[in-house]
Amino acid sequence: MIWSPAGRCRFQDWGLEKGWGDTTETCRETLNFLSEVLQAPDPINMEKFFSRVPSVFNIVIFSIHGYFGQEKVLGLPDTGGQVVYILDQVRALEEKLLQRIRKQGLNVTPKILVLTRLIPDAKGTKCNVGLEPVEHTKHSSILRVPFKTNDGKDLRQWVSRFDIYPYLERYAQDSSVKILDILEGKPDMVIGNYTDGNLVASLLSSKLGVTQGTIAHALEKTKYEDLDVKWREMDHKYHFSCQLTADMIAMNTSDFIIASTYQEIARSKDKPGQYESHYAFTMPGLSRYATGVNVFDPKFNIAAPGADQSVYFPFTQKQAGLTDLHPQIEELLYSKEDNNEHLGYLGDRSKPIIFSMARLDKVKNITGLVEWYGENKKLRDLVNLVIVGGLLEPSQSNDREETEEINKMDSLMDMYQLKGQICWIKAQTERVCNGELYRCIADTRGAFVQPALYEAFGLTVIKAMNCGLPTFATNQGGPAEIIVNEVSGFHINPLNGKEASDKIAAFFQKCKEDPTYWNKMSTAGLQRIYECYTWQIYATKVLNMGSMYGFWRTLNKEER
Ligand code: UDP
Ligand code: LCN
Repeated sequence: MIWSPAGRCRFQDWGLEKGWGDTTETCRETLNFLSEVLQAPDPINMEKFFSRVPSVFNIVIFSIHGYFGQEKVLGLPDTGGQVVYILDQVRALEEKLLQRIRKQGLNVTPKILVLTRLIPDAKGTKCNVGLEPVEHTKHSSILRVPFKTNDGKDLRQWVSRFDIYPYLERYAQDSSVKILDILEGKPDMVIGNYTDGNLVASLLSSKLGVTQGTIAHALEKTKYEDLDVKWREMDHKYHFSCQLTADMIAMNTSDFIIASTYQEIARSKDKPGQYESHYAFTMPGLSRYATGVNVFDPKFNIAAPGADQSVYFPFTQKQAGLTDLHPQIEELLYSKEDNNEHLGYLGDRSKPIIFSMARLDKVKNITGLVEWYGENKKLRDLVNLVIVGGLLEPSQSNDREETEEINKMDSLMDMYQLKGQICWIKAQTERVCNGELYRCIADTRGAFVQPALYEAFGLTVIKAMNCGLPTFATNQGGPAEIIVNEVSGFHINPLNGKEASDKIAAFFQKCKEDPTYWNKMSTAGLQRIYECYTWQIYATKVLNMGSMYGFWRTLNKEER
């Protein structure tokens, strides 16, 4: 009997607040977990107990730069996987929070706010809308707060992620007022994303005294060689002095850090991990870090993202309704007329398709893949190539790197006479249609190829594998860990195009001789996803981190 005659919970008489469970069985289990922790506080018992403790209800997530929206934004400058990651993350966290609250026997409504920038000149997106509910959630919203100019006016236009540092302190103040108002109090946890979001999360966490989590995505230090030593020559364009300083502040103030893969924390003997490279470095004339970030600190955790499995599901599951998209997809791939949606076409419909999708940034190396394909006769005989990415017309782009890549694509298509074998489709923003496109490629018994020179994580790799598409991905960065080479897919070396394209050709040759090989790789890719890369696994881990590190924060208050 856990209720006293006065209707008061007996637990409260014993000094235990509500939240031990929704049934006597759950309450007993939670109390047992507590008793185990008191006897032996090892990580497993701690995790079991803290996964039950009701301590996180309201979460604030900062993702400031780029165009943060739910439609028509992917592919715009500075706007890629981070947006996809956060929207999927919010849905997963809300679902898990609701499950937990139910199991705790509580009647509390959780709230998640994604804080981003309000951009008045929104380029046809909803980035000028202040508050917008997150689709497919009940209690989560995007809250947009404008940057202010020196004279107190709203900054109207998008600014590059490299140029936003002057606005962030004021942004932190303005957003904290709005957050406290909407949540009617402090959040239980703030999570930052990338340098700008993490810096603002640090300011807010220190002002309000709340638990802080840090997510890096793709810090610049890994992308530009020697940017610390050469900071002065690059500062006018990139402001790496601000960026690296902000990263150091955020990583050190943060209670916990969420990495997507292990290689992000520390890597092999020839190349340091993203965080490891922040341990000791010098920006001459500015600062010198001797023990900047200690990757042995237990604050480092791995929680890998997944893909939305209601959109990215295996090609074997045919869903009525989605087949309506097939004529549109067929038109994109096979119609001979170039138009403003695609250039090139696939002449031989009987061949499997190799497919790649990315922003047309240099680092994504899409033009590298086109060149490998152009050079490799065997591969051209065996398969067609489909690319989705960027704009098709250089004059339409205001991004320097994208313009260069568009021009390069054009000249490669001419140089290797690729029309009839390659179809280049402009950036696609419809998630549902993208999911079906991956499955249509799988129907041709094709493959996904991710040829990036460096990829921090690689959401497209996860999506392809979720759809059952055998995947070849760069060995530089996250994909090297997502895929177990020759077991759940293949690693390719983006710096050796001949070797990479021969490897892809060998796969298709083998599939020709033994069609079961394709099925084997497709199934093994899916199995790897279900074991390691789902949003359910992610949400459980991150909420446990919130409870556990929140507890440590309370204990170690003075130290922090
Ligand atoms: N994407 C898209 N349309 C495009 C290109 C990319 O919807 O034309 C999506 C893609 O499905 C993925 C994200 O943008 O979800 C890119 O994330 P990824 O991690 O691969 O790279 P990022 O752009 O973050 O560097
Ligand atoms: C940024 C990137 O460049 C990608 O590698 C990641 O997959 C994405 O963010 C989400 O974390």
